[in-house]
Amino acid sequence: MSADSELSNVLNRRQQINEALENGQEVKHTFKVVNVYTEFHEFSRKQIKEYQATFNKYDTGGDGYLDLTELKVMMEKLRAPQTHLGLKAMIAEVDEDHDGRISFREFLLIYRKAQAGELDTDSGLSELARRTEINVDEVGVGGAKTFFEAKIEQQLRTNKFHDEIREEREQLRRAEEEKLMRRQQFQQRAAIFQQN
Ligand SMILES: [Ca+2]
Ligand SMILES: [Ca+2]
Repeated sequence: MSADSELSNVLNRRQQINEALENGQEVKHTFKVVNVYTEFHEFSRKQIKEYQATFNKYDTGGDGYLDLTELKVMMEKLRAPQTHLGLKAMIAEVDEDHDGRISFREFLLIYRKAQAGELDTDSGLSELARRTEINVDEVGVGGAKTFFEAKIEQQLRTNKFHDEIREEREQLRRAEEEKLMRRQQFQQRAAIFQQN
């Protein structure tokens, strides 16, 4: 989605909210979803879209939230069934607005925490993240390419691989220059010698 169409989506959404409010209707606060791209900058747009697809798949009621029942079914389908208390603990760990259900933004917190190593490896959320992590086979070649490209890009930034390569090239270039200069000096001396 381009920045323009994203902006027009926001404006459309605002228009819808205004109209709904005028008609005395309840407004669902899904506009936060628009900002997840900037908030979760560690994920590529492609990744976020994949997470959104996962979220929508298990938000069977389609209200933009994963409630306890939906999470229960999700974990069963992922073959990591949780107890009632386990499910409550999972929700509590990311339920920043304390409404007892997981919004898409809170859903992304699961992957952020998983990536940052902030989840206990045997916790429900850790299971969820592991079992729904973007699967190369499912994403397909195109998706896998951008997924790996993003990973590589991340690595290049963190391990300063780029800088090392650049430094190496710079050293090679300097060595070439010195060699060239020595050859020129030699030729000049040779020329002087011939003149004499
Ligand atoms: Ca729901
Ligand atoms: Ca919540």
